Amino acid sequence: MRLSRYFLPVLKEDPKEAQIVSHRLMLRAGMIKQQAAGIYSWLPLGYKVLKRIEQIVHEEQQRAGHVPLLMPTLQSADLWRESGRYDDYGEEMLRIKDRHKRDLLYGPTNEEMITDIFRSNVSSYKDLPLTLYHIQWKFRDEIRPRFGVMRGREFLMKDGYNFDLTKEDALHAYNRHLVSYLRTYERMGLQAIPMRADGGPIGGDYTHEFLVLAETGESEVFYDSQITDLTFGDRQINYDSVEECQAVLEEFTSRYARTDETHDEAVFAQIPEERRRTARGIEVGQIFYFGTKYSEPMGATVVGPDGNRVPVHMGSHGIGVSRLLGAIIEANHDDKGIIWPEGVTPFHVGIVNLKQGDVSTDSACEAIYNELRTRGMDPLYDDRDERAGAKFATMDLIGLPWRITVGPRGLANNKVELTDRRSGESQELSPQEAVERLSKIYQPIFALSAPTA
Ligand code: 5CA
Repeated sequence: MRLSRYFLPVLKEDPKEAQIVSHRLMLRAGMIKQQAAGIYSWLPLGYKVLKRIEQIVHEEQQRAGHVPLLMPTLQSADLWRESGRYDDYGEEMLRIKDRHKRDLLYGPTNEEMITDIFRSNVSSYKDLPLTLYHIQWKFRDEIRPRFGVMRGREFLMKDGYNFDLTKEDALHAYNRHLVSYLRTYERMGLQAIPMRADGGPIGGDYTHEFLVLAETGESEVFYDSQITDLTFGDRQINYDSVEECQAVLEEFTSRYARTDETHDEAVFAQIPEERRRTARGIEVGQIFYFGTKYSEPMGATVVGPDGNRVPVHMGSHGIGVSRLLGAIIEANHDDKGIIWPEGVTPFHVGIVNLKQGDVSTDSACEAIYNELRTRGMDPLYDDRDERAGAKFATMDLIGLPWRITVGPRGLANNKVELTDRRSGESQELSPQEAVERLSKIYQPIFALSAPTA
């Protein structure tokens, strides 16, 4: 993309309404625009990151064997009357009447609808196990929408639902989700720690929240510091293997890590004092096993091996896709702006032309731009007629992990500058070497992508 043709409305001043750094930087970098409390337009740069995050979520869901579909945002109230949640959900649910005075609602989650799809189409245990998921907008009329996309009213969520014959099978689905979530967040450059949590309005006895540690997080968390040493890395997991998934769950949940809802001071006190941590965290996902809570009242049953009909065991599993942008920025920024992890960056590298209009500088930039694209990279070329300082400030603000600076003085010696946004370190390289270097950095990241449906 050429910046002269892009739409990047960056702000020079700090917006007054933003209380936390991610909200401030998203507004300043021209990523979002508020349209009403907790409701945002996604401007091109924000939209691009949102799509990158969605893509990683899709790839990791499908790697784990989960099947994508798409359900609508509006739902019939009648479905929610069947589960009893129409009355239970309270004021967070946005209730709507259509022209025929029928009750609709803007979905805050989809347990009822997916159960309805299941009961209409599946009747034998032979079709199990099954996990369906979608990435769709949700609406929750939060009392205090705040911190930008972090606590929105309209927000994008990946929600997945497993259907299994037995509790054991459903617990394997639970473990499988935990494993795939660890891999998903790591690909985004995040450490998200699974912590014992509370079921809330979704219900269920088994539930873990995934938390990214950050001072601005809304949840209070308590953990054994040893848990932060764990990384998922590039292990190859067979998602069908009960033992392998169980082993990962045990590894990542055996140390104390709980949100304030389930915190137990007596158990916490048994951890050696130097390892006890109290901190704040951003909840970027939650997994639940709730058995037959929805399948029983809604009649989602299958004929089992013995010929009898039994309600299926279910769980649901959510990732806060739009919230993740805020969480990633909270964990990756400095006083100049955002620092995107390479896995989610909107553009892989920025090209800064120091002398726009100079024939040899322009053509060197064009050649680098084209070569990067040929190698599968997505560069942002700042081809505007602006001062170098302004171009650098924009690149630093929007946080591309790499920058190639091209000017006549360097080109006289066949050199450009390759700068690492995180460390600030620069190297003089030939244009060809700079492209090679970037190619080496991004190839392993591209290799993590799996084919998706
Ligand atoms: N049905 C289940 C799982 S599919 C569910 O709704 N779970 S949830 O309530 O925990 O939401 C899943 C994730 O959505 C949360 O972990 C959080 O990351 C995100 N989320 C929830 N509320 C908001 C909100 N108001 N703004 C942005 N993200 C949110």
